[in-house]
Amino acid sequence: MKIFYQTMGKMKKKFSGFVGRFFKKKRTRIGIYGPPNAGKTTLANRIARDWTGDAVGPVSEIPHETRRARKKEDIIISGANGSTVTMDIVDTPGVTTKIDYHEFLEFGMEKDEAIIRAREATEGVAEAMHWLREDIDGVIYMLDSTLDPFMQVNIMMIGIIEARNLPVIIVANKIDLPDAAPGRIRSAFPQHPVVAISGLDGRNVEDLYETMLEYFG
Ligand SMILES: Nc1nc2c(ncn2[C@@H]2O[C@H](COP(=O)(O)OP(=O)(O)OP(=O)(O)O)[C@@H](O)[C@H]2O)c(=O)[nH]1
Ligand SMILES: [Mg+2]
Repeated sequence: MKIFYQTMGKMKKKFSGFVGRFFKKKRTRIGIYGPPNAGKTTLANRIARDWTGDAVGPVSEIPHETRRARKKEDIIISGANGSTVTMDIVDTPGVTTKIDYHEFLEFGMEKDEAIIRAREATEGVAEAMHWLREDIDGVIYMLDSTLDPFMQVNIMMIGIIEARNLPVIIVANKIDLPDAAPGRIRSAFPQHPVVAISGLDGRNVEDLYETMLEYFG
């Protein structure tokens, strides 16, 4: 009986290898989510530059810089032990519960331009939520570690991601800043892996790549 199972096991392995050659494995689509200004585009650009040589999109200190989801396809990340994973990275617009054009006036924007930006940002949030429902296989949830992680939007988003059973890595970003407190993020979300990085100076991103291989591979 044991021999029968061993033989079956071997046959199954051979068969899946054979089938695998005909049906290429679907790429893993990873969405970078989080509130505005957390550093999502900065990280997406770094991942794309580190593994493909080009960037994804513009970065700015004004919130809601990214207002359409942007995708970079076929990024192959490889780890220290030689394992690799092929993924599409989707940089999404920052998700907030409230978008008010007055916020942009403080950055010296004209009223007309601010109203357009607020409208585009609202549409961008709807689009990001649509992608999360339909087309995302794993999430990097980005937080600015100088800010309070218990914002309502974070609790809501993590809840949605958990309800969808998606693997999630929480990134505590901006650890180059003196006020950074990644420990606060670790205690806020003890059920998920948290990696503390600086997307700006690249500190600890190698750790993030290893964690991505582990959770998204
Ligand atoms: N100090 C520091 N600043 C960072 C870091 N990552 C991003 N920033 C800055 O934070 C600001 C926002 O960065 P973005 O990458 O545009 O943030 P985002 O999450 O894509 O923002 P939206 O597209 O508006 O949602 C910019 O001024 C970045 O230079 C970091 O690790 N450290
Ligand atoms: Mg952005």
